[in-house]
Amino acid sequence: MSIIRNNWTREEVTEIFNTPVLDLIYQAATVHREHNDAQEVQVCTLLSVKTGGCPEDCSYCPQAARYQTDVEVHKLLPTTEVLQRALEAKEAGSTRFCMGAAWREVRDNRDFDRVLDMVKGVNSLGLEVCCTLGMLTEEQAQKLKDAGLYAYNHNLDTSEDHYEEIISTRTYDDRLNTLENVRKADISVCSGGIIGLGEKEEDRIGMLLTLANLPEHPESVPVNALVPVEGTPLEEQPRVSVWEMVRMIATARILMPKAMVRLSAGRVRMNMEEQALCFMAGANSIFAGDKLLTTPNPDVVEDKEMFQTLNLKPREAFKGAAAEKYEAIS
Ligand code: SAM
Ligand code: DTB
Ligand code: SF4
Repeated sequence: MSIIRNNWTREEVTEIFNTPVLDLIYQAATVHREHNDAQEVQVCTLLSVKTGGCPEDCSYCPQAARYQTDVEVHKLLPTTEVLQRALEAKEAGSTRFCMGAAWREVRDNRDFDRVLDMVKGVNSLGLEVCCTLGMLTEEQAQKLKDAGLYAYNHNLDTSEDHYEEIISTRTYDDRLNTLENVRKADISVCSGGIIGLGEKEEDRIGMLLTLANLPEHPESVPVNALVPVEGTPLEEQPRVSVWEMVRMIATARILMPKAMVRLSAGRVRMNMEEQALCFMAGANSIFAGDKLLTTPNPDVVEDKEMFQTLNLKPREAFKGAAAEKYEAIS
């Protein structure tokens, strides 16, 4: 049985990452079966509750105000609409609902109070409620926790070395600091990254090494393939191959055996066979619904068919969590 470690060396991670790919898949699949039910895949839904107009300069992101993209700016959605969408997501089989806002950081204003209400509402539907709102202070994390927030997504995106090539308006330490604040508030941590940003293999390894050597592993690690969007500085980036996704997913699975490894952005360009390789390599979650935040996602009916063909079972909500802590209010 592989043990949970937080003291990986760069050499070890490099060796795992560079294992011949079929052996790597086999090793990751083995670790996955030791720690998880490999038939189970969690279905999550994303909703952009505040879209575009973001002051940051993340060079992959269609929501940054400084890039001319087709994204329509939209102020914070009304709570009733968000709760309606959460209910629809639940009825369609999702067990986690993640609300995203194109903010640099949370501010203590009325919009934040409204997000706290949304969190309360989604939690009361019996869904794992997740938010991704940018940087957080310890106090803000605590307020989200008190409102019933289950998880917070805040990606490292790439390695520390490559970070300033991609984003100049904040630092890697800012990112790590928010993750620490989330942990202190006893909120489940969701943190991963993107491949296809023009990074080297060392950067992919470096990012996984940072995640795997956090004091506690993130409970959730999204692996995104860049969705190149016209108008962003990375619009011309070549597509990443399925083998690159598989290598990332498998290495994440071996380093962080119990984490949910989420096959996130980029699925729209993968066929079922390619996605099956990712599940084999240890991915155990997808985002369903016609959109991610602003970009397209595979058709819901096709995803249902994929679950049937691959004999996958949707994972229930709050599995592994202390159930009584997150019991639905209604
Ligand atoms: N503004 C908040 C933040 O940056 O933390 C939350 C929303 S932001 C859109 C959430 C994540 O989406 C980013 O960290 C990034 O990993 C991912 N993302 C954004 N644009 C993407 C793209 N074009 N392709 C793949 N992933 C993307
Ligand atoms: C994550 O790592 N991927 C999701 C979720 N966390 C918030 C977001 C992907 C966004 C892709 C680009 C878009 O749709 O705007
Ligand atoms: Fe803003 Fe987040 Fe997009 Fe960066 S990734 S520009 S912080 S919405």
